[in-house]
Amino acid sequence: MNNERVRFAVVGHPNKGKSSIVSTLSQDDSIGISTRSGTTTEAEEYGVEDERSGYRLIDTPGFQRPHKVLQWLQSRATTAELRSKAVAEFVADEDCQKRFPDEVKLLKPLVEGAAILYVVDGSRPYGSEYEAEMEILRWSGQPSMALINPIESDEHVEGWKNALEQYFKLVRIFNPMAADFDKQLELIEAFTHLKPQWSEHLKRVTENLRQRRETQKHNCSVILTRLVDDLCFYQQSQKVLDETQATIIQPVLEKQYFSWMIKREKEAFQELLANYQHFQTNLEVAELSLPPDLFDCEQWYMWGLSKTQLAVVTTIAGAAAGASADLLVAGSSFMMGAVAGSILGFSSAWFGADKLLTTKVKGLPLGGYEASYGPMKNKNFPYVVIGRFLHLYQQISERNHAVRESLDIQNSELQNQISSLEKNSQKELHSACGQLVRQNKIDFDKLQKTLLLLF
Ligand SMILES: Nc1nc2c(ncn2[C@@H]2O[C@H](COP(=O)(O)OP(=O)(O)OP(=O)(O)O)[C@@H](O)[C@H]2O)c(=O)[nH]1
Ligand SMILES: [Mg+2]
Repeated sequence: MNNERVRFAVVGHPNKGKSSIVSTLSQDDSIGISTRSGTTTEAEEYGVEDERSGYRLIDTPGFQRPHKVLQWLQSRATTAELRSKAVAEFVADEDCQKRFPDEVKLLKPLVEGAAILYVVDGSRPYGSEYEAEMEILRWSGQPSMALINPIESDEHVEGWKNALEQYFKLVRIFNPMAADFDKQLELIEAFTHLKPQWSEHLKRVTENLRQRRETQKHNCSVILTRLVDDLCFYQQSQKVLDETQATIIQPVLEKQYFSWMIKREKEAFQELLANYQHFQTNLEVAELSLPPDLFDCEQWYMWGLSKTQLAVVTTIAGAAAGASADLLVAGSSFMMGAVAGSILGFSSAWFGADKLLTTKVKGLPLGGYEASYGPMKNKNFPYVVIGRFLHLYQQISERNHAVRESLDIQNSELQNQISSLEKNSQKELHSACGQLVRQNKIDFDKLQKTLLLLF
């Protein structure tokens, strides 16, 4: 490609989702979006991927007085060959800059060679009032694509298509709130048809985006492995002079222990958000309905494994590898049905106890004592940590950057996700979780690779 930069100006009526489209495609949640018409007042450029290998999107203010602007242009260009020159004159004209600031700002990138992405709302009917702005865009002479954003419904999409196809080379439907990653890539692939000299470059962009997504997934598995390892091994301890002091300090240790654990989990959530460039969400983390408190044990069966499943896992961990373990982890009926049911009794016997942690006071060789709180011994705990993280991962990795509402938390799917793993991976996961609660060192890389299968 020559040195020409690959740039697209996102233009249209006010309040039709221009900034939302820029936000989602550039994965930038700092871009101002609101129900108020006229939110964007300046043309701002955002990069998708880096400067050299990516492309640029320019968010612009909406058309305010397209009829007047068209009249001005028509007074300058009486024949077609003069039209793009008239648009350039309009942008450069000081009087126009004062009278039509929004149109000047939105047309300037086109004069500078940006391709056009014209955004309309497919839930509102088409009307001739849009024709002046489409005509102006056509006069710029730049390659153009129309994007129908079905803001509230797709009721008027067909009508829009009929009208837009007369003005634009390409017409696509694109919903910046709902378009998943593949839809976003499809759109960039459609951009390749706009300007032949950009097409190779844009193909590389989609390849890079795909690769980045894989890297992000891998990062998540590392963040989670570190988290589950840290939380399962953590212990709060302090030297004390005698057993009385140890008893007094116990509640303090307990409090410190819980607050460290909760802070550590939150840290991992923040890493997850940053990994997907959700920085605004990150800042407002306290206001989001994140998964309920890590130590809300009532929720544990929801986040981790159910009682029945735990019983089966314990049996698997205890059993020598063989037919009975294979039977228990087999297929989608994983941990369900008669086999699991029959051993439920013994499961509640060991799990029923409310005691989650070990509290110890031990004598030290050089005199004095050490009081400690933790580590967590509960067999469900590693699964709870994994379940909560995976749940948030699903929400965040699918969250478009134009979406600004709180996260919607549903039930964890951990149990089904685990059952969809291959038998051996299931076993590896259960064995690693067993090691963690027994405070045995785990093979970090092996667990990370197994966890990656759950993302
Ligand atoms: N439900 C839904 N709402 C959308 C969609 N696209 C945009 N919106 C909402 O429509 C409103 C306007 O979106 P913006 O992206 O700010 O629109 P804009 O064209 O940049 O607006 P101006 O900057 O004012 O010209 C916001 O409240 C968005 O949340 C969509 O696909 N679905
Ligand atoms: Mg805007």
